[in-house]
Formats: sequence, C-alpha cells, structure tokens
Amino acid sequence: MKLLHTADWHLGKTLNGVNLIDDQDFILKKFLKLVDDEKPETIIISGDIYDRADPSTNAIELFDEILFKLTEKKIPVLCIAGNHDSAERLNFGSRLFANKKFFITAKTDFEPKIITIDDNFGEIYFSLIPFFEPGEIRNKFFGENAERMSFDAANKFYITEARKKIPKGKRSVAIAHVYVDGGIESDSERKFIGTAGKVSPETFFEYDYAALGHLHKPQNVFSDKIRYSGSLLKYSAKEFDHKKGFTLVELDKNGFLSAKNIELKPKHDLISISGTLAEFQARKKDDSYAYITLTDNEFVYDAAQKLREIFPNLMDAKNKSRPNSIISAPERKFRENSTILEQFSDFFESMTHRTLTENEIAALNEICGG
Ligand SMILES: [Mn+2]
Repeated sequence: MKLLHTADWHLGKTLNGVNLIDDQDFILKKFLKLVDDEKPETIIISGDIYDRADPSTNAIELFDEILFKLTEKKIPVLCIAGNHDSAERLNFGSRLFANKKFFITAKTDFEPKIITIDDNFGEIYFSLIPFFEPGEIRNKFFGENAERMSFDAANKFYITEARKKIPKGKRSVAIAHVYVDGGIESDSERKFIGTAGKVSPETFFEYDYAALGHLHKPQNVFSDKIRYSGSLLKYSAKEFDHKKGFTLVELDKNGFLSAKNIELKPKHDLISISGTLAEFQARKKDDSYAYITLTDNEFVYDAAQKLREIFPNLMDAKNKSRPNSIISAPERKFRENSTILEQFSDFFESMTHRTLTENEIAALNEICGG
C-alpha cells in the first residue's frame, strides 16, 4: 500500500503579521496534483489542521475545499486533531464524513478508533490517536482522584488499549500527534503544558509505521518507521533550511518497505541570510519571506526601506551589532512559548485593557493546574 503522510498544516497561520493563507492554498493545490501523480491508496493528516482552536473563516474554507477535492478522488483520508486544533470543533460532522471515507478522530474514546483498509495483501489496521492531555486519559479511564499521568504514561496506556483491537500478525499504522523523545524541535511548535511532554519511541514499536505530527522538521526518530512528515510550510526563520513536503510511504506484505520525503516548491520561499547592504543591492529582486542580518560596520540609514526594494516581502531585519529588529515589528498579541495562564492573561488584557487580579490568577491556576 502506498500512503501519503502529511501533518501540521496550521491553516490560517500568520508570520510576522503576514497571513500565509494564499501560500497554504498554493501548496495544497500542488498536494492535490501530487495525489493525482502518486495515486496513494490512503492519505494521512496527523494533526494541527488549523493554527488556532478558533480558525479564521478563510482557513475553514480552505480545509473544506481540500477535503472535498480529496474525497472526490475516492481515496480514504485519515485525520486526527493536534494540539492547536479544537477537538470539539474538528469533530463536527465526523460520523457523516465517514460515509465519504473521510475519517476524522478528534477526541479520545474508551475504545480507541481503528480503521481498516485493505490492499492486495489483506487488511491494514490504522490507529487514530488524537492529541490529548494526560489528564483527559486519567479522568476518563481511572477517575479524577487517580494519580497524575505523564504524556508518556498516558500515551502508552492509550496505545495499548488501541492495540487490543489489532489481531496479532496483522499490519498496522499509528497516526498520532506527539513529541517523540529524540526528535528535533523547531521553534514554531507550541510546547505542551508540563515538563514531561515527550513520549518514548518504544510506544510505537509494534506498528509497521508511525505517521506523526507535531514536530515541524521532517525527520525519522529512532528508526525509518517512526516519522514526522513536517509542517506544510516553513513557519519560522529558524526553519529556513527545512525541506518541507509530503512523505510517501510504502507497505508491502511484510509491513514497512520505504518512506521518502517529496519536496514541493512553495509560492514564496523563506530565507534567513546575512550580508552587507551593497551585497544585497547587487542581487536580483527576491520575493521570498526574508529575514536579513546586515553585516555593515557603519550605520545604514533607512535600511529597511532599502532592503524592501530587493526583498518586497521583508519579514525582519537586524544589524549584526544591534540585535534588535530595525524594522518596526508588528504588535505581538501573545507571548511565544508561553503557558496557558500567560496566554490567557495576554488575551484577557487585550480584550479588557486591564490586568488580571490576584484572585483571578489564583482561580486560573486552580483550573489550569488540575
Ligand atoms: Mn504543529
């Protein structure tokens, strides 16, 4: 069986104030073309469909469009929720969509979701493991008074439950949105709350392939069979050298055969480069999303304006001796890599123009700490 594995679309994402929806639309149309060319028998989307729990209407429309086009091709699509998605919202219509072979699992269940799809050699069992907080598994299976669980313990438990429905000797694929220990993090993933957010690779050893989402760099962890397809596009300056694309996986009668990354050229590249203004001015105009570090020793007057003549999509510019941005950065509403409490207090402040009181912070701590 040929599988096409993708993840971390983050539809509706903005980067330095630039909405990437047109770039996402462009690359997903290429993805549809890739589906026509490669003719996979199953498509896997391993979470973080949207960038936010309350996605923009543009993002919802784009997902709706791509889904419709995929289901028209009559290829089964298996999809789970990631930590950026709202499980409840993404779950909408899931029972109806199953009739069209679009299988979305956004919420955990007492009986973890298994979908079987046949190829010439028989059935393949797919475990759909949506992103969950460990507390959710604890409450659901053990009760609220049970001991706290780590991400590792909760995932091990849930995947053991999932495997109970897979007959011995049958081929199987896990679809999950987790941080597998040993993977390389970028800086555009939102960290899971709590320190022990990692899951050990052994959790997936019984599967013939683990189609993972969460880490944005395409990579294997521990073996060829445990793999992140990476995000749809470069979602931070640090990702300038990532090769984004889609992962094509082949399973034969014995299980895993091969996996390779198919790189697709985006509408705009994202570059992070340094040089003097004179060097840049000698270049051709470049419409990449550009993060520039100027190496001139002397002060460059009106640098951002001059750089924009070469890089119309200038995202940020710095001078090597002055690490702060020399272009006016758009107002950032929320702190990056922040806790849920920090995110909420930023949101609260932007909505009410006042800071949280001590009582309110205490109440929130109680809610978030559970
Ligand atoms: Mn993600």
